[in-house]
Amino acid sequence: MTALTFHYHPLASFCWKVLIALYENATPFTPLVVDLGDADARDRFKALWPIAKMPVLQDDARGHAVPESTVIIEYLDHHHPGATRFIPADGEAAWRTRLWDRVYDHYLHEPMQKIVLNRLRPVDGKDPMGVADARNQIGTAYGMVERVMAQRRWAMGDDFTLADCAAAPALYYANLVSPFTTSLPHTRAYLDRLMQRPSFARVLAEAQPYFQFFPQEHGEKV
Ligand SMILES: N[C@@H](CCC(=O)N[C@@H](CS)C(=O)NCC(=O)O)C(=O)O
Repeated sequence: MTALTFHYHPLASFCWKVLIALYENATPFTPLVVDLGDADARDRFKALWPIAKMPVLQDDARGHAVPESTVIIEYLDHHHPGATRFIPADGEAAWRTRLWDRVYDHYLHEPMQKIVLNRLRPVDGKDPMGVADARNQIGTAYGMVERVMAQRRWAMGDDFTLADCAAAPALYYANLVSPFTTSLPHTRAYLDRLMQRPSFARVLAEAQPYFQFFPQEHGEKV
């Protein structure tokens, strides 16, 4: 047993974001898969974090249950630093890194989630306008990513940071539900680099057995 317990699911995109950070620095932790469909498991998870969204990092050494992927990565960077630093020490670079983390979460990851969750809704509960807005939002975010990644290897430049942890799951799943067009070569190349990064490659390999549960449409290949 390690002091850190990671409450997560191997298919859950926001959990991927933190797994990447954990694997980057080979941080020891105990994985605990949460089945939110199981009422008892859900209640136990809600006792940790009433919002009941994964992931949560439980740190028994310090007596904290830390929710929210961005906050968990900042927590790891502070309490369990390794070779990969997720928030640059330079204040100017730090706010820009946090900004790109927000861009990936709010304007790519969440709209992607909206489209996926809409597929799970009953026929009489679909939200076509919400999905159309989400697709527009993804299109705008793709344009921003394409412009900036024409000049950069990683989201912030030469160093792999929090923003790359956020980008990887957002781009991977967004490309499934709203595939990159040929006008996004730099975005495509960036996702390829992310998928070759050992930390994210491991996350994808571990998710493989669960991909059958992703609600695919139109012959998508997860
Ligand atoms: N802002 C949160 C989002 C977390 C989130 O949306 N988690 C999803 C899985 S990827 C979840 O737990 N969904 C379950 C539910 O909403 O019932 C974060 O960054 O951690």
